[in-house]
Amino acid sequence: MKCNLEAVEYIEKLKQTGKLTSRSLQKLILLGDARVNEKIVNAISLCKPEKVTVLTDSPKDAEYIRKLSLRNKEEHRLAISGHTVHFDGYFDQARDKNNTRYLLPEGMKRSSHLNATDRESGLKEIFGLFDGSMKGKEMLVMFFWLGPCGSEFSIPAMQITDSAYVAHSETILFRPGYEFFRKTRPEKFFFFLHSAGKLEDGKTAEIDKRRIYIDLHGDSVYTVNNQYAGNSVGLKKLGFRLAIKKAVEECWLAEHMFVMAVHGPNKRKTYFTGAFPSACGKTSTAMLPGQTIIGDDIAYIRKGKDGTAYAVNAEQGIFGIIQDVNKKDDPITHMALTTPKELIFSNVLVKDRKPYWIGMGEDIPESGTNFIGKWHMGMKGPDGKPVPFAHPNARYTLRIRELENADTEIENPDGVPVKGFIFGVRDPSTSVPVVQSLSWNHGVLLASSMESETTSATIGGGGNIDYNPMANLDFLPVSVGTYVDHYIKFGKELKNRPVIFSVNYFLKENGQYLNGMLDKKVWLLWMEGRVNGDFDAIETPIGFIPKYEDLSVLFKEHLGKDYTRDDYEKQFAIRVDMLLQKFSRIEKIFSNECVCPEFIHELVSQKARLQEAEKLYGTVMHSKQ
Ligand code: SPV
Ligand code: MN
Repeated sequence: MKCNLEAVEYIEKLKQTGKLTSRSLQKLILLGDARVNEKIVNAISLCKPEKVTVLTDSPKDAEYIRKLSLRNKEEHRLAISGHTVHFDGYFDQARDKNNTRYLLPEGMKRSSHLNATDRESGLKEIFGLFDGSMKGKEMLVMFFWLGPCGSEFSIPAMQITDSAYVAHSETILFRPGYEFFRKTRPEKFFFFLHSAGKLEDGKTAEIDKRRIYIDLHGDSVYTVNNQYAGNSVGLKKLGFRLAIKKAVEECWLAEHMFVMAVHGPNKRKTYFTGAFPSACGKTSTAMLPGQTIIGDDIAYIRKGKDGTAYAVNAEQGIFGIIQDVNKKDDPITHMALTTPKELIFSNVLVKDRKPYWIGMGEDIPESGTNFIGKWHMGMKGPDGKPVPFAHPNARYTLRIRELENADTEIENPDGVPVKGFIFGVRDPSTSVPVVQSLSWNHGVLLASSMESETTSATIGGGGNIDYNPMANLDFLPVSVGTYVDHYIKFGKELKNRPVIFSVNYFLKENGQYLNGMLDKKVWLLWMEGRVNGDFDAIETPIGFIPKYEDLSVLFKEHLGKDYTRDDYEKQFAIRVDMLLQKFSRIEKIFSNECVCPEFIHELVSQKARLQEAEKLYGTVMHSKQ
């Protein structure tokens, strides 16, 4: 930490800029952190804002941000109290994978999946884009904490942005950190600098100059010319990448996972974490009726003193996909979206101050306002494509503690003990709805072999089957091989390893889904029973699958459904030929990676078991066999 004397010198420099009110200066004097002040001085000289406002954790400052979002017209009020709507630009509706790059020092090895650029020239380029980017605008300086306050899991973070919407989203999504900075002057913290860039009608004008650069070396992220939260909200997926690097170095897990309690018989509560690629059922699983939620997107998992894995949510809110949230399929979220609370909708359709989204189960107006501006049915966008009334990646932002299904342990600084890891894919053809791995290492193999249909959560995404290990490929700052080794090592250190499951809600036959949206509740309850020793299972070459009799009872009891043997046979057939093809693809990927012998052993054994099954049963194996 730089000494207080230096902090004072920077305060003098800040005073000289004439951009800070005495209240903002006072807040920085109280912090007394030279590095914080230095970052602000540098950001001012680079971005040249009109005004700089420093925010604390106070309700008054939270109110300031809410009002500023409305005053700047970055958000608009809706009919229900506390609800607002924000629109991102037409070409700024999802994560921009192409322009999200790691800045790597010269000579550092680059993994093939890493979109990376040379650090020095990358910084030069992005600082060039930041130059004057806040002219005429207000720069907001904020402090947060990734993880529960006062927890050993947690990471302090500082955000500078010129977007009141980004600032507002972060006050909902992350725990406040000013007081923490003031009391502890943390040795290290993550730093995020964002500018929406030049605006036209409130939207980023130079979208072709959108850049999102992650400086692993400096624990910093620079993101410019964008507004969509996946690109702009530094603490979310951008900070997540920095957290993964830290986790790999310190032997804990930073995961693209929900954290939830599954409520079993006799009031038994069992904690699970679950990783799913974006828009593949992660949030809707965590929001299932009868269960309680801790987090829906980013989990930090560490070994506790008793050798058990403990998890916390890095966030305190949800930035969830709104498509298909309706009373029938997602009743808890639907209730949350239709009752008063602080809530930001993004990229939905608005008519008469009411939001509309795809799959909401209501009649949609013929016109209104959406992410193109004034919208009417049948209209085409600047790219000549029909403009949907709402974007498939339209979202909502809210605080978990305001939900009726919030778990009691959300703020527990020690985290919750995790008994199961769930890995989910959007796979129409190959994977069974639920399977338990044969061991931790086999579970790591299943998780690192995930293949899933891409979705609108990324620009240009939708419909291709992509390799996505641990649902985390987009966010990995290290090679897949390094990540797999890290998992194996983490498991070795645990005394009580979570049981690893794989799920697939999207299996199809003749183009039709084989399962209903709420069937996932049965898979979840089966996994809960399994980790607690309630159910037997059938061993297959890819792991343990449920017995028909157990599922049939669970379907009846929890969904009031008659689950037939025919349903079961179709869903739980082991597609040996498809699996063999899949593991050949996986083998190819790992032939280019440096991985530990334990993992190679799992891969070789997996293939051998499938080859054996093919000899005995042919292309498809049924449970009766
Ligand atoms: C995801 O796409 O996985 C999200 C939203 O959770 S974003 O912030 O865009 O990453
Ligand atoms: Mn996510």
